[in-house]
Amino acid sequence: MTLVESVLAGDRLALSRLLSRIENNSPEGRAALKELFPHTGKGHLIGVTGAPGTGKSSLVNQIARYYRQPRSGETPRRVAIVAVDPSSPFTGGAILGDRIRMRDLSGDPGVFIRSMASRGSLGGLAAATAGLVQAFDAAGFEVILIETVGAGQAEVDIARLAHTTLVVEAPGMGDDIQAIKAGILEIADVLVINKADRPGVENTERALRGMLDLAHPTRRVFRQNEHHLSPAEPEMELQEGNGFWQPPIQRTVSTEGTGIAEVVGLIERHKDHLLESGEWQRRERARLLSELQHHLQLLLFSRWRSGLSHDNFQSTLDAVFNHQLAPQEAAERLVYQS
Ligand SMILES: Nc1nc2c(ncn2[C@@H]2O[C@H](COP(=O)(O)OP(=O)(O)O)[C@@H](O)[C@H]2O)c(=O)[nH]1
Ligand SMILES: [Mg+2]
Repeated sequence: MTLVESVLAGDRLALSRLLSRIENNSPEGRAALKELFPHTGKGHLIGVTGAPGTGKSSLVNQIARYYRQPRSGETPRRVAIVAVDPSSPFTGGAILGDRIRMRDLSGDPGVFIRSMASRGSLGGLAAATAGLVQAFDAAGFEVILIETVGAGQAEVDIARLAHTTLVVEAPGMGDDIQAIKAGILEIADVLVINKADRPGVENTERALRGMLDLAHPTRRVFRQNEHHLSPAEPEMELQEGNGFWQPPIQRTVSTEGTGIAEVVGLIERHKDHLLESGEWQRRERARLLSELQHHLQLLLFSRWRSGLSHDNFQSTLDAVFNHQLAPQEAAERLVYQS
């Protein structure tokens, strides 16, 4: 059996080996991804993002456990966790901490946890994460949780991989809402206020509601009119049917498991909403388009670069350096005249 065949047959060791090859962007890893691709497109990709220390790993651990609990008439779904941490040298301890906190899931064959340290550029990180997620999807994991530190553009790019994005806040992390600074609030499908056992939770919730109203003014209109609208008001139903999703806010205490059933309920409701509104297909298409664009850029650049003489490039760079040639003009010459 080839490595890919073993992965498709459910071999964990083979999967682990394949994930390393993908993470290292090795030729075998790239070849395997091509073979696996027709088997992807089934998993529910759930991004969990937020500032360090808000309790993302604890929350992810609880969500995975919840999905794994046997429920009447249902086979528990298989869960994969990808923990992305692009700041490796300083957070080696935190990664170790994650491993310890996620310990209670190990030994369950329906769960696979992968911590990824930073390798190479941040753009490479997003691509490697996409590769790992595809491998899990092809291997039959129905729920794929992707934990990222909500810190910047690369993080937002990784979060965009997901069908459903949870943004995690915690009270008492300063007066600001961390997600606003990082620009990740706008991609939130579900807002989680974790550490709801801590003081200041009301302030955090009030601040989040204020931000949501600013981001989605239509919602404010609905709230102002809410005394006149019953929940079954046709106008509201029309909005829901047209793909209107109001990001709900849910409090949790991940160390105790409080609010976890509700979070999973909201994740499932969001998935139903995506499927019913056609938004699932739209997000899939947007995600695959951005992946295609990423590969096009890489390929076109390297093909162009390999056909360019070193001397030509250096003399053009010199001309830019001497202010004889504007950078944009130089680029046009290099691309169209070489
Ligand atoms: N009081 C309280 N502590 C929590 C809660 N959730 C997580 N923690 C603690 O917060 C710290 C950071 O949690 P972690 O899950 O590693 O956060 P991450 O950096 O966002 O992944 C750990 O010491 C957790 O035990 C919670 O709901 N309440
Ligand atoms: Mg963590």
